[in-house]
Amino acid sequence: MSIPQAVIDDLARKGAERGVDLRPGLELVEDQMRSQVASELPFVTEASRYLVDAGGKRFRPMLVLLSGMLGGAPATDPDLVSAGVIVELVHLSTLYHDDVIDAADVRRGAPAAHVKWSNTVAILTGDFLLARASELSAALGVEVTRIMARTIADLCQGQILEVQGSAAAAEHGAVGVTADREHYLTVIGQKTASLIASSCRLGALLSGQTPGAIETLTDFGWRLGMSFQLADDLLDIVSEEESSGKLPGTDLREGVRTLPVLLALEADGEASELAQLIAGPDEGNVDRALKLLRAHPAMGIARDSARLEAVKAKAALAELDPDAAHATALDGLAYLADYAADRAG
Ligand code: GRG
Repeated sequence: MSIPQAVIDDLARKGAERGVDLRPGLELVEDQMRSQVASELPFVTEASRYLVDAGGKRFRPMLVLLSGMLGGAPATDPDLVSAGVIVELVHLSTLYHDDVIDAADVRRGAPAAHVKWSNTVAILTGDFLLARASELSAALGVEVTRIMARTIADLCQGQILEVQGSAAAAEHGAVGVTADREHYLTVIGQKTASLIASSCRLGALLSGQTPGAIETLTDFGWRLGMSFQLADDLLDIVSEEESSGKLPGTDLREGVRTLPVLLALEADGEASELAQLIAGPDEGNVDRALKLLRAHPAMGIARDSARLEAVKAKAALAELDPDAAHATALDGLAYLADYAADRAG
């Protein structure tokens, strides 16, 4: 994946120029993730390492390390590394589950775990990773465990609320709710921004920053997470499978209305061709709906929303006052905010 690697390289270069390097910490996160998911059962190890080995940007561990470096800790600080492993394992666990929920066949350019094995294996592997993350949290103390427990609850609630707002709510036996912009923002806050905010919070907490700085970095992470998911929802419309490693149109197939769709329907009305197409999404309808959406002005407005959240994230950083030795970490966080809104993978 060229763009994610470019992000790491650019950060590393900028850091190295100013005497701070993220890479040694990220390498430790990689090593410890693999050792943490080892099991006495070889098949459990294999299924758990499947997504670890498939790549991914390691965006959340980067945020833990950078937030911690802002407090003066080295990227290799054992507690920061451990927190980086925790947030990435929880993230991976949601991906195992999410691909079952969305019936998404491809992840990180490879068959999703439920396709390679089965729903049962994918769900239990996700649970196993969650258990490993919980054990690591326990070693870091009650506050870290509490933060992660609340974050996992948010992830589940966001996902359930998404189902409740989807066209498939009744099939799930779920009470339906109106899928409007307010609903959408609540969903993406819970299912994505919560974990990204907690990544920053853990970094701030574990590097001994002031209560004010901990809140500021959490706020930064929340805004960044909103931007990140807004961009992810645009990617589900514009991306090609080869570059994103995922099949576009998953949200449409699941009857989930993301911001570009909500905006396009507000503009065109419920009697529009787009509304008809997404009402009964067979493959032909999804292709046509994607084509209509790609050319729709709603895409630009949704992109602006992603950029606005990134701007708000960076504005939060202005409240922090690191000494010169740690200014690079601040640059890194600002860089990731800019990256999130316009990312291509
Ligand atoms: C707690 C196990 C568990 C489940 C909770 C399934 C679920 C309920 C929540 C899913 C939340 C979810 C998948 C949100 C989308 C988050 C997102 C933007 C994923 C893509 O992240 P990237 O781009 O992926 O960082 P890589 O592959 O780079 O790691």
